[in-house]
Amino acid sequence: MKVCIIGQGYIGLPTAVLFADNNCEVIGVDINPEIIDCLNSCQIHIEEPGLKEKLKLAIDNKKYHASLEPQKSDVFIITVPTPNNIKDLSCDLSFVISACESIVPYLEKGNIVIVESTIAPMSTDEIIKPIFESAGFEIGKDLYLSHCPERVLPGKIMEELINNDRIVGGITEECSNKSAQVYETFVKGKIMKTEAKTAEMSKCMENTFRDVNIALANELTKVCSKIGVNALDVIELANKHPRVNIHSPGPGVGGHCLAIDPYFIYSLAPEEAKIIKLARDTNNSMPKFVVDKTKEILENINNVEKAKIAVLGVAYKGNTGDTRESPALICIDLLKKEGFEIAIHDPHVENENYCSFEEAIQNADISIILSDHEEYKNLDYDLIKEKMKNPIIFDTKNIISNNSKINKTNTSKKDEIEIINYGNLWNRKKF
Ligand code: SAJ
Repeated sequence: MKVCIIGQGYIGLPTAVLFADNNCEVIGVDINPEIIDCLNSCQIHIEEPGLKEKLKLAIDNKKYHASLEPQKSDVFIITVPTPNNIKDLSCDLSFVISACESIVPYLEKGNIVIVESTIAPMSTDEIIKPIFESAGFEIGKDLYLSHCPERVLPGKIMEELINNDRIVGGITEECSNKSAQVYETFVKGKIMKTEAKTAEMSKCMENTFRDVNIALANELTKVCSKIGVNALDVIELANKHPRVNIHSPGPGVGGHCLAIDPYFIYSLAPEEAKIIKLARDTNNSMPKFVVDKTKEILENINNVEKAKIAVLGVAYKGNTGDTRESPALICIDLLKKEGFEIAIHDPHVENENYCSFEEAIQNADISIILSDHEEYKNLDYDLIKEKMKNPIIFDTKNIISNNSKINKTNTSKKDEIEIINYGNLWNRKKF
């Protein structure tokens, strides 16, 4: 089977190398010439465990080639981004539309076309199908079109692409059957067949479910910090109930999925999708909450307006270099607008303006943890006490656990470090 995958990003590239690993001939297409050069020389432009090794294998075995142009193939898979339209936050299909148009000259009767990009419900029926129909193809008879959303978690993509259950939503039953056969090449999870619009809505709702639940946890944090209750203890205790799963509060919700997809539903039915919109607003309000609380914490220090703040972590997800829609970026902007001096550290993100951990905390009045990177779980507390002007850590991700709060062997200096999280914002105490 020859597979042409349009878009060599977080989903397209791992999917391409997995097809190649399972004996398919794969063409990885991207509009960015730098990405094409990078991939053909066995380098990867995204951080994902296990990906580079598989790419090298695919290239060595002559099963993978990256190209600016599509080629005639049996299967075409579209994995390009779908951002929000600026005006109404609906689903911007422009990349998907141009990707579909780009494959039309290469299509032949009997080909299978699969759109994996997350798209608003009804997009396949109302917008994508007509592109191929107007090129003369009858869908379900001489071209098989489906929407098959991916559902993998960055950092675990290689493993989850294989093992997760997969939704396959065809325009016709035959379209679903054909697409299911394609994924059977490497998917070990269940392949569930349905209609395209049901697949589209399921994918959007999966991320909306998570966004709404995180908003509830964030709202709980705000309520608790106002009335004086430990939100983190509440979550731990409530979650002992067999049917309760309160999510984790944080500095907001980032990534290319949870912060984007709920608007695809909302913009289709704003009058009805009230909870979905409120959840988005609540999660979007968290960077300001973090900044407001930081200002309160700093209230007692001298020269507060000249305070130096060390920002620890910019990535939206721990242990990755992915900063898409990261709430940390908004926190940084808001802190800068307040006039604070900001020093930023993120061991996973390359940016010439970021500094080393030691430089970031040097003379800082507070360090704010905004990403749950492994590096921040057990910090060098001696160094913190030596370098920071005020050894205060505001842990918005609650990753410094109670037990590791102060690792005794690491605390020879007598000054104390104050650790503030969403459990003690209202009642700060020294540890
Ligand atoms: N977050 C919280 N509290 C939580 C969980 C997450 O504040 O309890 C925040 C994270 O810090 C992050 C954001 O939410 O900023 C999103 O992170 P995530 O790890 O939950 O999800 P994504 O965006 O990396 O991946 C999601 C996943 N969807 C679901 O879990 C329903 C993934 O399976 C999807 O494939 C992906 O979206 C996608 O591509 O749609």
